[in-house]
Amino acid sequence: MAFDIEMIKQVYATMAERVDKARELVGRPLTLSEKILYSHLWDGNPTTAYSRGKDYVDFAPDRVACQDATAQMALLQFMHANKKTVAVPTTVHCDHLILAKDGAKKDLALANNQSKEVFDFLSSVSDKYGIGFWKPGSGIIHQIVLENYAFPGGMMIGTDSHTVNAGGLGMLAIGVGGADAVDVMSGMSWELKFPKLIGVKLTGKLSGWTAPKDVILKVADILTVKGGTGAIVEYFGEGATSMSCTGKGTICNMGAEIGATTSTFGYDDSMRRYLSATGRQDVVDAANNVAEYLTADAEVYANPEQYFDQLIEINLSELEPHINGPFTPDRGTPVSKMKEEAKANDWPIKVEWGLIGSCTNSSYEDMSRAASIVQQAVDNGITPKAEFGINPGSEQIRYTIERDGIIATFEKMGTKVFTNACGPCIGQWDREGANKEEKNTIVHSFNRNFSKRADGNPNTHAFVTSPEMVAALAISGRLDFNPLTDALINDKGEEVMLKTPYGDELPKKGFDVEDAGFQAPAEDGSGVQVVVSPTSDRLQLLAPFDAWDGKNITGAKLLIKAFGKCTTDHISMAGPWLRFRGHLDNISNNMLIGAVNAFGQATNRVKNQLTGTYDAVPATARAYKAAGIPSIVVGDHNYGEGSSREHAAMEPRFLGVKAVLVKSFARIHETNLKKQGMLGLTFATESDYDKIQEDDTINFLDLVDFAPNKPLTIELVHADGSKEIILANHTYNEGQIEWFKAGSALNLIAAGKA
Ligand code: MIC
Ligand code: SF4
Repeated sequence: MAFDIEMIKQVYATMAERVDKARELVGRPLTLSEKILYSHLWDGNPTTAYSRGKDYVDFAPDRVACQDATAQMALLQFMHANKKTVAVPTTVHCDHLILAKDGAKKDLALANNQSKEVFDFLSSVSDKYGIGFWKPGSGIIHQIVLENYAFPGGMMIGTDSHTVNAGGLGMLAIGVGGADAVDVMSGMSWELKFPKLIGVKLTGKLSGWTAPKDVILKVADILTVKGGTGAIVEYFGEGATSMSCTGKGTICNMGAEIGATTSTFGYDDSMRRYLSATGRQDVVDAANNVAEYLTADAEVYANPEQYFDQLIEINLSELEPHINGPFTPDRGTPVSKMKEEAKANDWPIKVEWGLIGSCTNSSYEDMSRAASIVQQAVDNGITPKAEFGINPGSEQIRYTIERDGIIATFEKMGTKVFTNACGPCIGQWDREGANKEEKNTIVHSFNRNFSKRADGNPNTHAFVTSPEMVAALAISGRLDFNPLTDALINDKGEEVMLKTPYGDELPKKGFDVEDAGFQAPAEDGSGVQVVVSPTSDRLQLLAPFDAWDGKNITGAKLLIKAFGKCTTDHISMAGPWLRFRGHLDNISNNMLIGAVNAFGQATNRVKNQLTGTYDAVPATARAYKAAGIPSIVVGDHNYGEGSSREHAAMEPRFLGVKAVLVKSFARIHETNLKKQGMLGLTFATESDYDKIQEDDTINFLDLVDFAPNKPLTIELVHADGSKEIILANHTYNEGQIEWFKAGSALNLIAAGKA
């Protein structure tokens, strides 16, 4: 429908020449990732062989996608860029702000009412600047992008960490903060450190209960939540070509959970089938002409150890279904080990809810495979023991699965069909009784399962697994049920073994939809008025952040020393807070309220050094700000993992935090900090984290000499007057130091200096 074949043809027209040139420069066969990277260089002409993991490179992405929760801040910033229209095809998707409660019809109507102001804002900004607008209920951003916009060999960015989903169609699709998206929408280049490459060779073939989801659950278990940082994961092998395109999307999608920059697969028949089923035969025809450039050179996949920085091999024929969790997506347990593991760790065995959906697993194939399990339960008189909810990925999927009787099958089991939206995956779930904070277990097909994420209850143990396993576990009501070996008891007391799941990769009768929910922008949007009420509590126009005063930061107070896992959900919680995503002042009241304070191990309780009393983190930050005193946040490893939300960087910036000093960062968050004019620093000596004390005052000694590749010297002044000097590393290049000096990257764009 709404894709741009001319743009795609242009990309393909120059691809061969650029890739051939790059191959010569690099002097060896190229991986797929390198082909896409080198064919998207900003200046269009490969002249340097880049060093992986080291060189910053300017790229020219083909398109941008934003979702409602991050688009508000992205577009508020874009409005300051003084541009008439967006420079590359861009879409906005309304999917994060719809609460799951009573089912799609009522829930959507309520959201349209409660978030009217925000949807109207997004719709009018889209109209004004030439952005395609996908209305609430149209579906989840990444499913819609896969269905309409993704194409083999393309490069896109999106203001959501799961933008990477489009790797299922052979793209390099990368999650970024809104400020990065503003660069590209404004017609500027987009900068990324040339990634390292991890190869994953898939041998064998999926069968039985094992699904594409299990591949990424296994990879997450191997690589952990930070193992993919700074790398592109490229999948190949017979196991890759034999799986569906949406299955590939599932694998790439959850690559965000290992911190990977993105993941991708070479162009193959599964992609041809999917493109053609989604009305894009012309993309297939265009891609076929350059097919050899849309996959790695043959030598690479024949001898992968020579071309990738790291190689993993997984035999799909031996891979077991996995159940990952609780509280982190990289804690993998094969189904055969769950009985022991659950017992040993005292995880609640009873499954209360099974949820299928999220951008990761809400395709036609996912829904039909899960429904095949539900149908068996119905046919055999098995009463499901847990409650069940689904969120279809898009209106096109919902319409088609309704036509094909799949929704009716789910409903036979009392399933709640929620809106085509993120729903419980992002805490937009009005789960009855969650406020009692009882210890309980839920299973879902989502990608993230951080504490409190789905229902706000810190004692909910959320486990991630494939849609068909969610169905089986929810029907049995047990976390330790193994459908490969265990029988269920039906209403007559008989034992029933579930047969292996079955589902169509693509609908036999084709996809269908009445109203997909797309709104094209005005031809000439210059007359469109964008209204933001000054009294709104949902939206607030942005004021530029102050430029650096050119002096060393001195007398800064430690705001919080975060202990252990500190994801973007801990820094800027979602769920009920999503309503303030367009209002920086209001959303700042959630800053770091989920982070555990290393002193006292409590959340949202830090010492105000001015009064000596303990208070909430945002209130303490506001007190320092009011007194004109800078503050500093200290953190552990992989700080800021998870979401692309730049609120996690803008809130501290807004509340007067000057630097975030941690053991290591997640990629998107580190960039977000830089873009907003903050100092994102890492301990040169990791154990210096232990030197930070609760009453510390912090002085920067040589910030005036801030330069690339030169550590900064920091003085810690402890409460007893003793002093210690530590070094902080950083990854700022010249241009990024200019962002810091200007107060933010946007300040430079607005001044026409970027
Ligand atoms: C998420 O899955 O955490 C989100 C909500 O989609 C985020 C974006 C956001 O915070 O709005 C993401 O993954 O980037
Ligand atoms: Fe939405 Fe969840 Fe996907 Fe994020 S991970 S885009 S919240 S469905």
